[in-house]
Amino acid sequence: MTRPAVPAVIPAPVSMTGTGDGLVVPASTFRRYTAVDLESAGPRTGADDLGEEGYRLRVGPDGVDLEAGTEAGLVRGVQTLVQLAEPLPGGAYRLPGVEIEDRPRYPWRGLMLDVARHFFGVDAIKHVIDIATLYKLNVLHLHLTDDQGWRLEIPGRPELTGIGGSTQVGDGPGGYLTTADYETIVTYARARHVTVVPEIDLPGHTNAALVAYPHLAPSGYRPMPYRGTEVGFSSLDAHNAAAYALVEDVVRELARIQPGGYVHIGGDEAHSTSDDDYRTFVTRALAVVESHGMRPIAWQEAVKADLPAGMPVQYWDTRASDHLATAERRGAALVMSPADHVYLDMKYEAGYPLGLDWAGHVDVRDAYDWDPAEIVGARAAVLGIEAALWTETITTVADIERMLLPRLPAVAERAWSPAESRDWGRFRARLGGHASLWDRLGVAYHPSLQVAWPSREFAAGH
Ligand code: NGO
Repeated sequence: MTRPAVPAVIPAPVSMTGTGDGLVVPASTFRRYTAVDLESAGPRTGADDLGEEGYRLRVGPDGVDLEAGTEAGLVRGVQTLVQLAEPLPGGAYRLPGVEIEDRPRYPWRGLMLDVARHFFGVDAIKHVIDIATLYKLNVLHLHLTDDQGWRLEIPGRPELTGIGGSTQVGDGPGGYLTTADYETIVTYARARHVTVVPEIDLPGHTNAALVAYPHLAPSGYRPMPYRGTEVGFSSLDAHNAAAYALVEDVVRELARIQPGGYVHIGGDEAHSTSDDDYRTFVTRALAVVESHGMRPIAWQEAVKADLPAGMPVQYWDTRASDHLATAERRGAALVMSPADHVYLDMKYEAGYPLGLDWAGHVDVRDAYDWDPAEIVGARAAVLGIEAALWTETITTVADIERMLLPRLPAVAERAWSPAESRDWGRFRARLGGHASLWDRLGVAYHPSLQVAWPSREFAAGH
């Protein structure tokens, strides 16, 4: 007897067995299934062993059985079903017979999108959430402010968006999310059990805010609208009470929209802030975040300040290993974004038309074939993994798609699947199997030569 084939589910489930016969469902049933109102369905009791996001799925000739202890678990299981469904001519879908038991390795499986360098609005962000959801990510980190633009409306601060939102890299008009837009995104994400983590980058990367409020700049620095890509020149004045009043207004609004949520205070590359001023600023900004009942997170540089015990720190700059050592020594919870593996704004290869290369080239294998345990000490507290898409060179939704696919599924597998299941040879074949899904969804991707695509003609333009 031949063993039934195991389908190409990404991220690889903890356990999956092919059981032979599956079933064929009409398209209408399948749509009802995947769009089922999970809230009213309610989690099945007796599945407490599956944890926060785990699920159990059985598909056989008699039907589909999906169990979870939480609604989030059901949402993750439905994504597996979506990936299992193979379209048949005439509109029906075939589901293979399988038994799956699954749960994530890490609680933080993120994607950061930079909407500051080039502005992307509600529809583009929802589309990115859809792609992230398909691969069971649960955090969307929005980089909302930078030297080139301020992208979130803050009540009582019309200059931030009116002036600070009017630029971006290059000659484009910029743009910003209204409060209502932002709430729409948070609600859309929440329905998919994705948490939005807003980032307000402080005290550097603040030129756009300083153009709106020049009096918040240190003396001698005259902020001018900036459309370039060099960074590290801007800073809020750590000794000006009005700078903290700005932070206060922003955090108050974020707390109103997502009570108890995360606020990412940036903290990266504050090259024009002295170490003393940096410590002063970050310490006060953290106090503002906590005073509103919000949970702070920051880039790795923030370890130069005193951080609350257990605060998550995001590791990105592999050139600065001292930050990592300090974070580990202090027992910080690490969100792993090593640029040479998960910065999806890096070029795939030399000559690739999009992206940067300061951290080298990141092809699919670089995104897949690594592990947090190979970077941090055995006792470090790894909270999870987050891919990052900075947008200095990214101007369209198709650009975003080509940078995310096929690398994001690789990062997602690192974040969800057990470390022992890592197997590049098998992954590159499973990943190739997803091209037909992307084609059906009308999503562009880069046909990296590292992936084992099923034999097919590459349509020009992919
Ligand atoms: C760095 C920098 C960003 C750039 C990005 C480009 C961090 C945390 N700060 O990452 O401003 O956009 O590299 O790859």
